[in-house]
Amino acid sequence: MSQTRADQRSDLFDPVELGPYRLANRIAMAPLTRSRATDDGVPGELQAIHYAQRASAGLIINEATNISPQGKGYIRTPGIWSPEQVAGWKLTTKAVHDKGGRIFLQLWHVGRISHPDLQPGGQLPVAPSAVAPENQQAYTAEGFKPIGTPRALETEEIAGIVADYAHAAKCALEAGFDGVEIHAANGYLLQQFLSDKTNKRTDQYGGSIENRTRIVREVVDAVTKVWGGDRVGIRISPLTKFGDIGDSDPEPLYLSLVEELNAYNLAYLHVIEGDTGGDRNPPGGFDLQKLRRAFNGLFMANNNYTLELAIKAREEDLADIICFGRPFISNPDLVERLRSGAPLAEADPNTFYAGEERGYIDYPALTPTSA
Ligand code: 8OZ
Repeated sequence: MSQTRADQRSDLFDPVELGPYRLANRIAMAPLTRSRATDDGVPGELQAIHYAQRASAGLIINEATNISPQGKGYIRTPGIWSPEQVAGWKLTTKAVHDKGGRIFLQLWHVGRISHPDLQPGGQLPVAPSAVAPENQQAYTAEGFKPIGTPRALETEEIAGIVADYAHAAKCALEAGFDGVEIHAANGYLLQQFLSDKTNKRTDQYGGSIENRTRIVREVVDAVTKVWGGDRVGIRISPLTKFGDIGDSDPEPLYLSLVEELNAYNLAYLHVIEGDTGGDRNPPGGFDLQKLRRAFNGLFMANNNYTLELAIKAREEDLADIICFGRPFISNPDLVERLRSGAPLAEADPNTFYAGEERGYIDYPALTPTSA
């Protein structure tokens, strides 16, 4: 068997310790929203098959999963608050574990990126402040609808949201996941608190950096009480404008956050480098390696990585784990294809967020045994 370039030059395919786990390789499957749960947010056999097909990833981070009915912003996204959802996710965790894989669940509250159609009782979505995102559409049962102005959370309500994270974390444990990732990226609730563009509060959750990071610290505290720090990761996107998010001075904000998080000895920091849309060097950026140097756990890098970029990132020691997103949609055996230099299949965007089996569990592996 001839050695490939990737084999010869990179430790990308070697095991790595993450918390209590020895991952098979340094390639993670990024969380990918695919909108195939029931209207009640219950996943089933379909998700189990999909994730098991991709179990050769060193780590799977499952699709963003709503912590509460209020945390929902897109039709047919899964949840992790009800017994039915826990039972549904057990199919996935068992199927992935049977294939020797590891899977974390991503805890998600969308905040203002929602619509009354998707909220319990048709209420307004909630956010740190009543600031509407510009030019954003919600994906509802009746198609796309413009996102309006959210309701600002009362100070007293925030403890309830932190409690929802704790409850969801317990449900994830019961469902058999290997850990959880806190979604503090991509313009959703936690980033809405972090960013001065969306957080105009005057209480202890707004204003100074210490105040704007408070809810994230409270969520991390609550979730690590359930899981311990070493089975918890957190995802941030300091430079993205996705969801009309933004901060006037992200460097001190995120450096401060990362330094505060060190107290929890988290397993990893998952960083979307550049804009979520793919621009690696958006204006107003800073050197994200500063975050890596400031953080005491593994650094997971994410932003349209190719094999070449991933190898380079390991050679230059810019990241510990590399996340791949879209290539995993159409290449269930992505790790093996990258390792062997095999061509990658193209994914069909028409089935990203819609449909059932098609475009979800019918992309073949190159050889049946590696599926
Ligand atoms: C694409 C479509 C819907 C949701 C994210 C959870 O960006 C998402 C998401 C992405 O983090």
